[in-house]
Amino acid sequence: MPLDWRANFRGIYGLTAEAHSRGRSNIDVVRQMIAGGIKTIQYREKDKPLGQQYAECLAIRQLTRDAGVTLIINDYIELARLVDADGVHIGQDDLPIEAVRQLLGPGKIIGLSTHSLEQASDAMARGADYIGVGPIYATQTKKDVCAPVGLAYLDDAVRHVTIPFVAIGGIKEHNIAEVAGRGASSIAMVTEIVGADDITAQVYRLRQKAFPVA
Ligand code: TZP
Ligand code: MG
Repeated sequence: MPLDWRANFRGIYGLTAEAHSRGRSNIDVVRQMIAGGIKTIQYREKDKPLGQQYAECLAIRQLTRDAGVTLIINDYIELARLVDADGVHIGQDDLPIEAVRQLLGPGKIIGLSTHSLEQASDAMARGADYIGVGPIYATQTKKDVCAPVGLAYLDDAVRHVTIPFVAIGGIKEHNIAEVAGRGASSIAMVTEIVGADDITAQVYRLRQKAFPVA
């Protein structure tokens, strides 16, 4: 069955970050995220040799494909191509979307981090498949992160963004209901998931808090 990435996108969006995973490997973390019900995972590793990232991504591609989970690679387009990931996630200072599309070929997902409605409009006009909206709250997880855009940009995004978007940055168990309540249907978290005692149980709890089933 072809991957319905838009359906997968709704819910919790997981990201890897081995530095915050308390000794667990990215592969183990991904396995536990999937067991908890995460349907979209971004492989994000800033400081690891690329060869090591490649080996990890091959294993993670197998796990995600078997589970029907969308796999997005942060930054490294060549890595995404090599492991046949479903797409890439890039930032404002990376190659333009049109160039990334050319490198990736058709049918792949391109996500772009945005921090204002102006950037969101530009991303939509240039053909991004989804955007990241954030950081919603203060976060220590990302280096060189801009100041929190707060809930104001999230409210703007809910009203004006016509492609899927994911809220990110400083989202925790205690504020996730607020983010979901303001209309974010996809919510990304790093440390609140990868740093949990029991990742699978944590994902399950976060899903219930954000998107309780009636
Ligand atoms: N992009 C914007 S904020 C962020 C990224 C990757 C880090 C979010 O990490 P956390 O631990 O969920 O605040
Ligand atoms: Mg980047």
